[in-house]
Amino acid sequence: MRYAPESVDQVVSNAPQPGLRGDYRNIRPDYGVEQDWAAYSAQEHALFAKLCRRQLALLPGYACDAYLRGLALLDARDAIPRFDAVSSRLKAASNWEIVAVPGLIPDRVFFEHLAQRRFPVTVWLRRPDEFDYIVEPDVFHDLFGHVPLLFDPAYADYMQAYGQGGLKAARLDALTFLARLYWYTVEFGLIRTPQGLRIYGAGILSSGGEVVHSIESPAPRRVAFALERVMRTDYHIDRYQGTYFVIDSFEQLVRDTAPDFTPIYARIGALPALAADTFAPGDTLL
Ligand code: HBI
Ligand code: FE
Repeated sequence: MRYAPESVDQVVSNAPQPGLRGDYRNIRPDYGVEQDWAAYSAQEHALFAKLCRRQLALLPGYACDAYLRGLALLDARDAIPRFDAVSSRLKAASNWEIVAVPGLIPDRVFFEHLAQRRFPVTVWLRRPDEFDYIVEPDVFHDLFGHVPLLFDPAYADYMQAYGQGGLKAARLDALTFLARLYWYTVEFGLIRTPQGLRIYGAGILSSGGEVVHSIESPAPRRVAFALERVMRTDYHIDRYQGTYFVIDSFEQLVRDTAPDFTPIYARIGALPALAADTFAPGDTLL
């Protein structure tokens, strides 16, 4: 989702939450809250359904098959679903579940949830005037963008490994590198298929304009995924991406991110960051 993740910590830790929309007053130690499904208005359910309809009209031919299969299992298009109902289906498919949160939570807490196969889903929905663009992740971005792929076992394993890696990165002060990996895979990743390029990144799948742009536009670079290249590359949080990284499979993602990152952090920590919209030596352009 489009926000500066490193800003999450200082904002979330200063109560009350300047700049964050959610209600952090009743959080549990793991930042979990009740979803309070009865509190959603008919207008909110209608807005959620309208957001789903817009994306469902856009995604065929652009979203990867694993996402479309997960979306059918999520079965949430007419109203904001009850998180516990989604969790029971998710648990059966990949042993993941949802934890309701008030919005952005500190990196370490976020990683701890992922490491336990729990995906934090924001409980509030954007306003109608934010139909096309919202800064913080809301329930539509998290549920419609992120949750469907968690029904896919290979991707579900990657997300748990990412959480475990995040806890280690926090200790090694390497969160910037890991945030970039999250950004260019989980949020804005593309995947190569026999039918052509497809989308698996939640930030694209939940966006009205970036779905077609990420696949059709001649403007951005599309570069074959390379772990250190991704970890060195800055990103835009307020416009379409200048570079998309392309994997061949989720198994590749799991394999390429399996090694211990410590020596990688040491190597790239000594190198300058790469701008979001430039080529780099060794890039395989697609
Ligand atoms: N909190 N609720 C929530 N959702 C996120 O996606 C999220 C977060 N906190 C931190 C975070 N993402 C980023 O730092 C990731 O790059 C890890
Ligand atoms: Fe997100």
